[in-house]
Amino acid sequence: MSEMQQPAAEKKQVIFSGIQPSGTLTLGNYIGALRNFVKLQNDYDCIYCIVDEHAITVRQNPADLRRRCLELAAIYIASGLDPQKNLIYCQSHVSAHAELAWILNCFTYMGELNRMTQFKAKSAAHADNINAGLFTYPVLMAADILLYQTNLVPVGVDQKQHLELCRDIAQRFNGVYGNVFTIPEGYIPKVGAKIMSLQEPEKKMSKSDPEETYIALLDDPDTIRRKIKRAVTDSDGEIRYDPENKPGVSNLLSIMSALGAGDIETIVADMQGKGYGELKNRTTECVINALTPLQSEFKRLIADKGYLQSVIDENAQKAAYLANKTLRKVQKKIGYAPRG
Ligand code: ATP
Ligand code: LTN
Repeated sequence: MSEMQQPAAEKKQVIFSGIQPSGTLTLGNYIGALRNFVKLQNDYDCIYCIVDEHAITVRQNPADLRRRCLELAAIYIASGLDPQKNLIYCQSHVSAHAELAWILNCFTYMGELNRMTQFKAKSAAHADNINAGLFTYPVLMAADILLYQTNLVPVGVDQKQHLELCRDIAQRFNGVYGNVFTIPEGYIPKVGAKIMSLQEPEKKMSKSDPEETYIALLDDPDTIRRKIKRAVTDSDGEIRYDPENKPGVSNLLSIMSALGAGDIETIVADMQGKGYGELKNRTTECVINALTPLQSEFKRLIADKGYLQSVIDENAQKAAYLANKTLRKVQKKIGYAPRG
């Protein structure tokens, strides 16, 4: 066949998502985000960013931040992401993110940002440091996504509002300048989009909360066992999925189901007549089985910092090439003077 006759390689749709190197990754991050990144990697062109620029909206210790960025690269790879197929890199290494964010700031209204529930929650939690970055954080997130002409964004349900804002900004910009940005869709898992805190199961499990409220991806089996044993349930003793009235028990059921123990109804049917002790034992088993392979792979990878550095360096170059294509187009459309 001549070159002309060959079918053009079908262009895959683009996925973009990011996780902040702001603390130890939790089981919530794994179930709500990371695990889905791995599932999607063969069917899409995937870009998985270590969003360090987002992390500095809250004060970070420089040495910790530096260490956590490489650790997050290791976690991405250890959870099954192939660094040859997916772009894994640090946001701060691709300057187009910050440059596009500035432009999009000028297409975002104060009123829109004022409505963001994460801003309200984080400004309450960090009352001594309500900085402008915390306020405009969703604009940077929109820039991340729009730079790559992203079709799909896998995230937990807490990011839905930010994603909707991103779509609004993109539509507003396209309305003025033509079809510059692809309008992205969210990919939010059916089970596990919001894993709850083990101690306050009405609240999202979060890596910025105290230790005993979350399971860290790198917790050893004894720690996992202890934390789940102490997880808050309720006093009626019945195993039933009812997030409103039985948030603790429902959370354990969601964790099991998300980690492959079957759908929630089947697990509930299977557990009839059993107590919370047994529910906790089975949840513990599921979590340990899911995390053990990831942890041993992580240990191997983190010992080879040179390799991790080479992955993020090479991938940042590839990401920058793609991002700059969109950035140049945007700059031209808005009327920045041409470069000589
Ligand atoms: P922080 O507490 O520092 O704000 P976080 O734990 O919410 O951090 P992020 O880095 O902001 O973590 O989120 C990374 C991804 O994990 C996002 O897609 C987010 O929706 C998802 N995620 C975070 N927490 C949970 C959770 N409890 N359940 C399901 N998904 C979650
Ligand atoms: N805001 C997200 C992290 C994040 C992100 C992104 C997710 C930053 N940029 C782009 C998806 C796409 C968070 O706090 N979880």
